Amino acid sequence: MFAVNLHFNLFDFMGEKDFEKIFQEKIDNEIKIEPRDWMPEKYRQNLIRQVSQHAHSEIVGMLPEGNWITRAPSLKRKAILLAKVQDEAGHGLYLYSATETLGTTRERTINDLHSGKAKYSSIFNYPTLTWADIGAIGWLVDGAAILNQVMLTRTSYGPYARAMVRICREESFHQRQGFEILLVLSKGTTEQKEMCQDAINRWWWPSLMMFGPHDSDSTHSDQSMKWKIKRKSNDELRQNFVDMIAEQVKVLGMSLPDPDLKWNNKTKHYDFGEINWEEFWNVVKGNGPCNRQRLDARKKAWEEGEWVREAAAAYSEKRKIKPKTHKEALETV
Ligand code: BYC
Repeated sequence: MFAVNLHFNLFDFMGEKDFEKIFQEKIDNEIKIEPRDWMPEKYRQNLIRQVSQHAHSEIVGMLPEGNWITRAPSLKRKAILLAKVQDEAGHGLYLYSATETLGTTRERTINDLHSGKAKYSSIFNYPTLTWADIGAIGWLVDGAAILNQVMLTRTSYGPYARAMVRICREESFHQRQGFEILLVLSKGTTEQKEMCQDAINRWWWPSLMMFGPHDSDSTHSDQSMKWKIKRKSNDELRQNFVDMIAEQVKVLGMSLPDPDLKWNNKTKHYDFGEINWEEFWNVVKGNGPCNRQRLDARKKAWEEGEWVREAAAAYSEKRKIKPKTHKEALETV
């Protein structure tokens, strides 16, 4: 009698198309894709692009606000700003870790930032000229980021979605602290009121640009929506943002610098003016007011942090070598 080995792996009989079908079914059924799951190479690459650029934005985003830590108007304001900037560092780290689960390395993603290959949010290429800018960043920039990131808590890739849940909790505190800075200024002296309005005027249009190009010019949206990486389009989120801020600005007694901003009773949304897309693409391509300064600061920080990375790697190696005897253990201390 022959013993027939009937053990075989079902996966041996499956082709790319079958894997793709299972993958899309998971997405359609709201099952998260996890790092060890099969995924199309384009899904992986698209996520590496978006999540690493998101991480870079958090880290570069520390610079304009960090600029005001030593000049915050009181100890309380300084402590709050310090905590916020540290939160942004934490967000960057969760997101770099999420990127690494997709099979790339921290060094590669950071190299892409330093070489100019990878983008980061256009908004961080504008200068913070007065204390009111810190309020405007919290209110408008974090406000725009939250709308986008609340959507991303439901993104299809598990590690990215989970990082977003924690980030969103912290961002809502950031937005409130920004609004409160402006609220205090809006009730202050004539000069303070002017400073508040000036910051709103300068940050309004760049905040609208954060959502990316019009849907008709967005290269990744269609595919990202099919894969549920994105669940709302750039224009949809931008409209949500305008509707929210157009109401909140009334509480401040300030105005938004857009003569075309008007409630539309038919659409039940605010109409607003056209964004200067030439300015947007110019900033994205590296020619904004602070692009050079931001990248130089990041490269300098990377070079100066080399000894920290070396020490951490040496410590990690040392922990791998387990001492055999009590005497050896004492010697390694
Ligand atoms: N700036 O096909 P599209 C924060 C690029 S930080 C620069 O629509 P997609 C905070 C886009 O990358 C939070 N580039 O792209 C931190 C693409 O070029 P590539 C930052 C932009 O990906 C500190 C091309 O234009 N949030 O909260 O479908 C202090 C075509 O665009 C921008 C995130 O990063 C831009 N604004 O949609 C305070 C959210 N817009 O990559 C606060 C995560 C577009 O082909 N990212 N481009 O070379 C996203 O949700 C999406 O990537 C975007 C763009 C909505 C931004």
